[in-house]
Amino acid sequence: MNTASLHITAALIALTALSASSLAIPLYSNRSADPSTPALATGFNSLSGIAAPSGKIWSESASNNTNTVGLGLVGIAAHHTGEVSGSFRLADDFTVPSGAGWYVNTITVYAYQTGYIGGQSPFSAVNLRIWNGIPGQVGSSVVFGDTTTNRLLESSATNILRIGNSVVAPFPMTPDATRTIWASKLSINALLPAGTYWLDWQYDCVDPSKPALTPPVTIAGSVVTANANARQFAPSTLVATGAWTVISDAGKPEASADQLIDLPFLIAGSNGCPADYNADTVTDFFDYLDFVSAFAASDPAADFNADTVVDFFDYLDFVAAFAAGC
Ligand SMILES: [Ca+2]
Ligand SMILES: [Ca+2]
Ligand SMILES: [Ca+2]
Ligand SMILES: [Ca+2]
Repeated sequence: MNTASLHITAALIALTALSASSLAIPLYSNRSADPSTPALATGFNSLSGIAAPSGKIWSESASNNTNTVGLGLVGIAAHHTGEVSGSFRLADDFTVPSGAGWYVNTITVYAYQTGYIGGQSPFSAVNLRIWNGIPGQVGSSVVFGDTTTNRLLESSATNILRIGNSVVAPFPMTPDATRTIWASKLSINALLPAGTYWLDWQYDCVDPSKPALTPPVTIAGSVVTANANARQFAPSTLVATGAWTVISDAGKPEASADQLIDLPFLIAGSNGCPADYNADTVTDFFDYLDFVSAFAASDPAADFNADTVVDFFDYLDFVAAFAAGC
């Protein structure tokens, strides 16, 4: 091999390292302790004692422990309406912790369409933006995405059925299986440095005359979600200004306190610094030791270039990333 081809080989390895990404792992689930599970499911039995169909679990609008106060919102409009006055969008916030940031591979959002029973998703597209502040406010700007690109990778039925609160007056809702919640996974592939962000998103429905309705974050036994702040953009035919407003649940009974809500979403990706193999925010020799020991054990976690095979290319890519630092 002559000097020129050696240089080319080195350049190819460097290019491979640049495109390498660690396996996407669950990074965050809004208001859920488990980053791979949305804050939606409440139990196999409704508060009124009705069992969910086999293999399903309810997501029931919560009430307090004595079932004297409940939440009233079942779902919030999140769809493109085709109206010239605007369309619905939803927004909520999340924080990337200090360190190398997150390389976000996917974000998963949730919605149902009442009465829909098909095997294919009722949703055909989802667009999404990420902001560095509250959407639409002075000083906030979009750091990723737009309102037109369809980022939908897959939309699949969960085993979660949305229902209204089944016990609190007025009008407790009889549980039924008409609101299958669909998980829609969106392609992002962007590096987000540490900081607080807002995402806002919108569905297109296969049947454009039907809605996409997103259930709020639901925590059994609690009508209060601390510091909740989710927002909705509504067409100007529905709100005076056609603008973003904080979403508020009027509560049941309506005389009970109004409650702000959050919205369920998942973020998956990797630590923003792939060479920080043990994800402790410092890139040092312990990362090298940890990678080498995983590599020696053919641990799937050593599949550094995420091609499902642990081989010498993973070693080369890791060493190159480690040498490049962050
Ligand atoms: Ca929030
Ligand atoms: Ca109220
Ligand atoms: Ca480290
Ligand atoms: Ca590999």
